[in-house]
Amino acid sequence: MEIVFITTNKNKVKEITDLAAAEAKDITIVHLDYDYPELQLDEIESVARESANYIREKRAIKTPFFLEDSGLLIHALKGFPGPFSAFVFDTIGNEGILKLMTDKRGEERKATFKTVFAFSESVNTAPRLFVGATDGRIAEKRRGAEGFGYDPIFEVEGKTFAERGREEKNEVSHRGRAFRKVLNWVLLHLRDFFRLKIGCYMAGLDIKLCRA
Ligand code: ITT
Repeated sequence: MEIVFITTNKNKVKEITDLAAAEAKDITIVHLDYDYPELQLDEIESVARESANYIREKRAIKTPFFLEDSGLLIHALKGFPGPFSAFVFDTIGNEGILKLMTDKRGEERKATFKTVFAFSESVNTAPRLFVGATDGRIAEKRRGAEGFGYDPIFEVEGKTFAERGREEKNEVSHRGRAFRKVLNWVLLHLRDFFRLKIGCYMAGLDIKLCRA
């Protein structure tokens, strides 16, 4: 069973592909680098949902697909950068975040990393959302050489994500937790439906005719 994953971020693809290979061997992730507009909405859930709706409404992709939006929420900064994580990373980066946190100690360094997957089954149905979150803290300085983005400054149980290999990060990460929910749902609800749909699509048949 193939599922299309839309993202411009190759690191996300590697993490997702590893997870699918380890936990759901009959699911193959097909990466599509479709650059949809980065929506500036005030919740990660809304960004994921509306991005999927944008692609659905454009009818840019006719098979089932999923995408995700992720964000780092720093508690002492009232959830900043949250849905603005991509813009903040591209402008002030990890050094800028560390500067904002200079006077923060102990509990004040708490942060949560969150991923929301939006799974779009068809152009006619609303996307289904799957959320995963990991609590941690902002490290005092960048540590580690693995991963990407905010990984060197996001610490969980004494190690930053950048100090963990991909497999180790996937075990505890926001993305790993959210994607396991996607996999469970797909395996439970969609296996037969996917077979039928992909078969119809390949044969150029209407799904309704195919069901009859
Ligand atoms: P797509 O929207 O095309 O999927 P993106 O890199 O723009 O790719 P996001 O908007 O979800 O993805 O990411 C917001 C920012 O957070 C961006 O700078 C990412 O590099 C960073 N980020 C996302 N997931 C991360 C993770 O697991 N570890 C560290 N940084 C991450």
